[in-house]
Amino acid sequence: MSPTNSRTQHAAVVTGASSGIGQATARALSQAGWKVFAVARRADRLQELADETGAIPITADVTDDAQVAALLATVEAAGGIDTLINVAGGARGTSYLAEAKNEDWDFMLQANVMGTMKTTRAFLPMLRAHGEGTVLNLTSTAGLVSYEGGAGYNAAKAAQRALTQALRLEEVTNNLRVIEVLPGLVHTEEFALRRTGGNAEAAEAVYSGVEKPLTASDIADIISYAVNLPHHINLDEIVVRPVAQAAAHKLVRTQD
Ligand code: 8X3
Repeated sequence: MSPTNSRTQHAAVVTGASSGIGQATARALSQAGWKVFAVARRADRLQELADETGAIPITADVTDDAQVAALLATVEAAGGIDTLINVAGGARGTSYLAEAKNEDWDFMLQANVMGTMKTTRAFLPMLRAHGEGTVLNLTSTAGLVSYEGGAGYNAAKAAQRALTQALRLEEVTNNLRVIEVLPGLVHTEEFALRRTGGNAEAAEAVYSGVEKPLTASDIADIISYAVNLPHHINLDEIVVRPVAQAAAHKLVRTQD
């Protein structure tokens, strides 16, 4: 296996690259001169991103072992990476636990937890061999503090956060840098829409009256900053919220 031969051009796999923070991250890193492998399930959206940015599109479901193995093989054949950015994930449903839907919980635990584990497990040998590898996991402030209607997402993000912390301890002797980015309210085209089962009105209500929620590109800039720092500097936990969100339970809305 030959990881990136040159230390001058970084190379990253970015999962969840078909929309939102993943897409914005692929864009930001491409603009910063990185070689980017943009990974998602939706080929058409990846192709648009590739046409725009020059990122290399790879269609894969990160929860599927065979597809993760194929992803690894493709990336390996194309020169490898030094940085893995796990953004694939998301929320489904706002039910209280009393009405929890198995399919929502299955999706959230698979996408956020198992997907991060499977992708990271697959790429660890390559990242170790590089000598200055980085894994960045996009978790959420939802993993820090739970809220009503969040149980499944809270559980998934807390679990993803826990595995991130264990990974940092386990891989430090392999010089692996492990960064966790924990955003609060970020207004993206799909996050709330998917969470509300496609209910556009309910999705928009999430951001209603919030003057300046964070955007996907705000988070992508932060991710880009963190992974572009010299490798010995680890911003190991980055909690980022809009100013209007002083805490998970205190979000200032100017209307209503
Ligand atoms: C998204 C943040 O506030 O919806 O990860 O839990 S929140």
